[in-house]
Amino acid sequence: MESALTARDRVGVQDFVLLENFTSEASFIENLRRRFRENLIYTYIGPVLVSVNPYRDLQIYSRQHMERYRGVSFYEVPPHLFAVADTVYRALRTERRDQAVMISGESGAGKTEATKRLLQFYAETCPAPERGGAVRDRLLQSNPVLEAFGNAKTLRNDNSSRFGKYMDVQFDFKGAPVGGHILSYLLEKSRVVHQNHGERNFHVFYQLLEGGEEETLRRLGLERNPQSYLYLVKGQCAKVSSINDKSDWKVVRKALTVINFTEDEVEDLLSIVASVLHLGNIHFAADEESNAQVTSENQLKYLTRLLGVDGVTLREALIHRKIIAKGEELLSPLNLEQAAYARDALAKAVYSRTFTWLVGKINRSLASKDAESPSWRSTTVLGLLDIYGFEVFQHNSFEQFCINYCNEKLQQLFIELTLKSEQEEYEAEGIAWEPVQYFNNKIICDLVEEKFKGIISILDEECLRPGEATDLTFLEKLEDTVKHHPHFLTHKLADQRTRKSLGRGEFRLLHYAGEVTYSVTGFLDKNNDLLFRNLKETMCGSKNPIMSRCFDRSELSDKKRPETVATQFKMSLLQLVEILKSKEPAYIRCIKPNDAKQPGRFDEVLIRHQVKYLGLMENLRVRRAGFAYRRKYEAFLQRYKSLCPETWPTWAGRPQDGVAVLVRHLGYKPEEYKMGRTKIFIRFPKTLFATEDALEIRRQSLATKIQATWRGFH
Ligand code: AD9
Ligand code: MG
Repeated sequence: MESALTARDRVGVQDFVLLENFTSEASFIENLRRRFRENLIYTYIGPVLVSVNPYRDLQIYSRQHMERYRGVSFYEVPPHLFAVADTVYRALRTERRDQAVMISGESGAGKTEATKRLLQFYAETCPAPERGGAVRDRLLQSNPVLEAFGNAKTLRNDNSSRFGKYMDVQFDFKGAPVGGHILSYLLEKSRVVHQNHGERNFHVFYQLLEGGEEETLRRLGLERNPQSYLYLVKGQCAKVSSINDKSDWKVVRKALTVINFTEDEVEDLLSIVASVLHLGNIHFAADEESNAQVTSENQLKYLTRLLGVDGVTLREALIHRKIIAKGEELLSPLNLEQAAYARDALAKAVYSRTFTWLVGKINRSLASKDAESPSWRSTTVLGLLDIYGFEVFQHNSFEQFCINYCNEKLQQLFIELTLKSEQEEYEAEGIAWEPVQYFNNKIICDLVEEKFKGIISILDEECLRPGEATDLTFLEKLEDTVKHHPHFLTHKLADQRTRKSLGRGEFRLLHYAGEVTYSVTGFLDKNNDLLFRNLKETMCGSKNPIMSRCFDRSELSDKKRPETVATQFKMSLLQLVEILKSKEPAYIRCIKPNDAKQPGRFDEVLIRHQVKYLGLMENLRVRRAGFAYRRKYEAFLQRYKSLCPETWPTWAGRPQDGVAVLVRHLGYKPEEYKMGRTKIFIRFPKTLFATEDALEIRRQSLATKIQATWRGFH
């Protein structure tokens, strides 16, 4: 049998707090590497789970694995996502406090996979509710549907979430899942009309074309070949080897039924998906006066039918802009460029509003029956946060700006909560501690969101000056307002050396996770998110029931200017932070091992970078500030009581007293440990290692004795 010591050499330590040299980044990385090599992708920093994406199916999420982690103490089994899942669930049950699992990491690090596994764990291991058992299936089946409409292949991830998702699962007093609710955040709708090279549009388009039945496609007027659709060819990679659109479609189609879609609703939904593709193929030609005219009669015919709108009105709306001046309506013709802009704006609005409707529809199907009954107060909530990860591309625009800002906010919350809770624990246990220095990214959050002086404020201000402001005036104003900020740079503000790497229409933010250079092109437009009035009017008259719910006449008469996209996003994030703060947090920090999306490759530079910006070293130092290890008296006594004759086989007194007797017997020196109110705190890992080794030796000698006794019998 391998001794505890050599096993540690081979597979590393399962909790970073046990590292001898805990301040060394090199030993941290080495520990990750050893474990990764052995396919051990999970490691703790105290209660925080660090996960490295294996990019291969490790067969570690089966029902047997789930059972292994149920009701077992965190430290007595190898680190696993299910250990976190179970701990969180038990805290929810015993303390009756709402919980939130926050999963973070950059694009492709494994957040969405982790979320799915957690949900599966709860669906399979929790008791079935007395009524409304369908909720369990719906919770699971909401995933493929939302992924079809909200995920896409990017250069970073073949199944990249292009929206943020926070999902609440509600449990009744018996611990059965009885309902759920999803909040979605800012879908990257620009993808509907444009994809960068090597990227795709949202999965659903390809799935429908590949997997849809002949009859369905005929009705929708679609051809199977994605190359026929301009909205699908921009990235030039309709086929992806890791994705099977055809079989994915089957899954989605079934899932729609599970989440309560009637056949009619499916038809209506698919009509909209098809409409977006037809819209993309609407061409314009210029007449003698350079005004745009629609030339794609066939597409127009399908659009009219699928969207249930009047054909003449739609045609007119695509090539005119309605202006209301002094109470009079004027129709101003559009040129080619403007018409293409209007068409794309319509496609984006149709798609993104349908997505929002879809989330609402799923929420209705997940609504807990119990939540409406008088006993609703007895439900507790477990939240799962899976948001788009930090991302940097060659070309970064408004979308990346929003996504990365969102990651800044979550990092802030992580810093605040982990440090705070750590401090609170020391205080609660009556143990003195020394604060640790760490980088607080609040300065970057402020730079983006501060009133009047923040980037979003300045952007909004420019959006209020239509006709005068441009993306470049926005940049100039930004330069004037935040010129001395240590995390902000532009071509003008940069020194000679850095200037070369910055274009004139760009600004650079030094994010907590690294530098990102944003091109301001399109910022104003995307933030304004304009849809011409006559297109809105046309859609308000739609006979497609989903569309008519997405476009409401009240927005036509609403005189108030709607909030800009960035401001809406900012508000929704503030709300999210409040939701998360109101719950007991658990963390999963995901790491991406290489950029090639390949198994077995451990790219040290890439990993070191993530370890740095996720603040894992600081996290570890805080955790180790003073004490490497802590454990409840009961758990400690249970594990090691066999090492002391006075506590073995049972200790009749208080667990705390038993532990005191035990550690004295083991020869712990006073400076090596402290007794808190409910836990023992151990200062050095080597103390615990020595105890673990003693336990191993005892087990081995016991095994040898038993074998000898058996031999004696035979
Ligand atoms: V993004 O911010 O949405 O672009 P995520 O969500 O962090 O990103 P995702 O979970 O989608 O990444 O993981 C990317 C891919 O890595 C998956 O499609 C899987 O192929 C692979 N992956 C991730 N986690 C695991 C795992 N635990 N086991 C096996 C995994 N493969
Ligand atoms: Mg994801």
